Amino acid sequence: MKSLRLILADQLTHDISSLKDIDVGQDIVLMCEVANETGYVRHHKKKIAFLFSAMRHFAEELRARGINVHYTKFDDRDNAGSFTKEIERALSRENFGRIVTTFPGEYRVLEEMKTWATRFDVDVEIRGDDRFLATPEEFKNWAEGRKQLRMEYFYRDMRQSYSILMNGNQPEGGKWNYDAENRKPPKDGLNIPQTYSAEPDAITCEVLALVADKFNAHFGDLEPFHFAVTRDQALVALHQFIDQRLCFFGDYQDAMIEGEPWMYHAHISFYLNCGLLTPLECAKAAEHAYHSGEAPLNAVEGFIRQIIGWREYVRGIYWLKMPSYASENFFKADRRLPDFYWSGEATMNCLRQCISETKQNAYAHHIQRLMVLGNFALIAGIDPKEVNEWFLIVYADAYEWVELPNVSGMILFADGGYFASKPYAAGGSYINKMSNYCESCRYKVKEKNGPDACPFNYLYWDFLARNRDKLSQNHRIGMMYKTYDRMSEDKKLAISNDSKTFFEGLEN
Ligand code: FAD
Ligand code: DLZ
Ligand code: SF4
Repeated sequence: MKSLRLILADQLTHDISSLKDIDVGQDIVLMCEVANETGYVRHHKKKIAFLFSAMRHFAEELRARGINVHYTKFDDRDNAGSFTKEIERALSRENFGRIVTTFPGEYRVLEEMKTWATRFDVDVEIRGDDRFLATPEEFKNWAEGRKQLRMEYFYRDMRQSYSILMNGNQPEGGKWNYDAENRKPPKDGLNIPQTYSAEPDAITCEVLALVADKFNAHFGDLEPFHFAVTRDQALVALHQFIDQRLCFFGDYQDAMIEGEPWMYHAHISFYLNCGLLTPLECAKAAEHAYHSGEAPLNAVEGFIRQIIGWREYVRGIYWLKMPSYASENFFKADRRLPDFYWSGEATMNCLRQCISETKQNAYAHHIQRLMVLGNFALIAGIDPKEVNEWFLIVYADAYEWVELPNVSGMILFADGGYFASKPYAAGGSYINKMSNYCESCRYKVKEKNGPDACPFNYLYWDFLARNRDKLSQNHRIGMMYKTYDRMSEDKKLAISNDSKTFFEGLEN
C-alpha cells in the first residue's frame, strides 16, 4: 500500500516510528514549512531559521537514502500554508492508501491530525513517539492514584527501567540524587569553554535570507547563527559538552555570570527536541563519561536526571493534563506582560541580562528561566497566557509539551501545586548569591524598601500577602507567613506601597 508519510519539524530522526517500514520504492515523505506553524505564535527568528535549515538538511539525508521527499519551502508559490492543506494538496497529486505520522508534540496538532481520516476519507496511522522513554499511557498509569506527583520517584523508575547509572538494583554510588554536592555559586576566574559553533553552509544561508525577508518583525536576532543543523553536527555538539563541560555541570548548574550565557550547560535541548539527538544516547554518553573517569558522579547524575527525569516528567504531565492545563490560573494573575520582556530594556539588571541573551541566542539556561524571568513573572502576577506565549516564542527549544508544564507548573504554580510542591518565589538574595548581576544593577540588593531597593525584595512579600488564602496552608511556604506577621505595620505598608509604585511604573 502506497503511504504518505508526514514528518514535522520536531521529528527529524531517521528511525522515527513513521518511517520504520517505509517502502522506498513507492512511499512519499511530506515535509513542509507552513505559515500556520510559524505564525500560531510569532517564533524567534533564530528558532524558525534553525528548524527550516534542520528540516532541509534532513530532507537531503532522506533523499540520499533513496527516499522520495516532497518538500514545500516557505516561499514556494503553491505552499498551502498548513499541515492539513499540504496533506490535501499531496492527496490531490496522487493516490495514497494511508497517511502515516508520529504522535506530535502539541495537543493542537494532534487535534488537527485527528480530523484527517474523515476529512480526506483515508486511513490515518498516528504512531507512538518511541524517542521518549515513557509513553503517555505509562506516565498516566504511574500517576494514577497519586494526589501529588513528584519527579524524584518517577526518575528512579526510569533509572531502573532503562538500567542507567545502576549497580544491579542499587543506584550507582549508593544514592539516587547528588544535588547536595551541586549548585555552587559562581567564582572568579572560571575558564568557561566556548559552546559549539557551526559555520552556516549554503542551505543555512538560503534559509537565513528567507527568514530575514519574511520574518523581520519577529522577536530576536537572526545572526550570528551557529546552531548545529544536522545530526552529525549535533553529535559533535553533544560530545563537546561531554568532553569539556560535563565535569562542572553539577557544580555550576545554578550559577549566572554577566556575559556568559552558556556556562557549563549542554545546549542540546534544541537538538533533542527536534530529533537530531535522542534522550537515551545523551544519557548513555554521560554515563560512559562517568565510568571512564572523565566526569564525577554528582555532575553525571545531575545531567542524567534532567534528561530521563525532568524532560520525561514534563511530557507526561502535558499529555495527562491537556487541554485544561493550558488555561490553569490558580492565583488568577492578570497583569499584562511588561514591554521589557520584548525590548530587553528593563531597569533590573538581572532581567535585562537574561532577556538580552534570550534575544541574541534564543537560549537562556534553566536558572535564568526559572529564578529570574520566571520568578519575576510569578511574583508580579503576570497572566499565565501571556507568560506561556512569551516562553513559547523566544526559545529555540520551545514546543508546548515542554514549555507549558515548565511555565504553568514549575514557575507560575498555575496548577495549584500538581507539578511542584511550592512556588519557586524568591527575593533578590538568591539572585545575588548565584550571580554577579547585582554588582552592576541600579538597585541595591541589600535594601528591602524604598526607591533604590531591589524590587524582588518587596515584590516577594507582596506576592505572599496578596495570595495568603491560597498559600498559607502550603507546608513548604506557609511558615513564611509567620515571618510576615511579625513585621511591623509600617514595614507591611512600605512593602505594599513600594509594590504599588513599582506596578504603576510598569503600566506607564
Ligand atoms: P541543560 O541544563 O544542560 O540540561 C540538559 C537537558 O535536560 C536539556 O537539554 C533538557 O533536554 C533537559 N531538561 C533539563 N531541565 C528540564 C526541564 N525542566 N524540562 C524539560 N527538559 C529539561 N526546556 C525545553 O526543552 N523547552 C522549553 O520550552 C523549556 N521551557 C522552559 C521554561 C521555563 C520557565 C523553565 C524554568 C524551564 C524550561 N525548560 C525548557 C527547561 C530547561 O530550562 C531547558 O531544557 C534547558 O535550559 C535547555 O538548555 P540545555 O540544553 O543547556 O540544558
Ligand atoms: C515550530 C515550528 C515552526 C516554526 N515551523 C514549522 C514548519 O514550518 N513545519 C513543521 O513541520 N513544523 C514547524 N514547527 C514545529 C511544529 O509547530 C511542531 O511540529 C508542533 O509544535 C507539533 O509538535
Ligand atoms: Fe536583580 Fe535585584 Fe540584583 Fe538588581 S539588585 S540584579 S533587580 S536581584
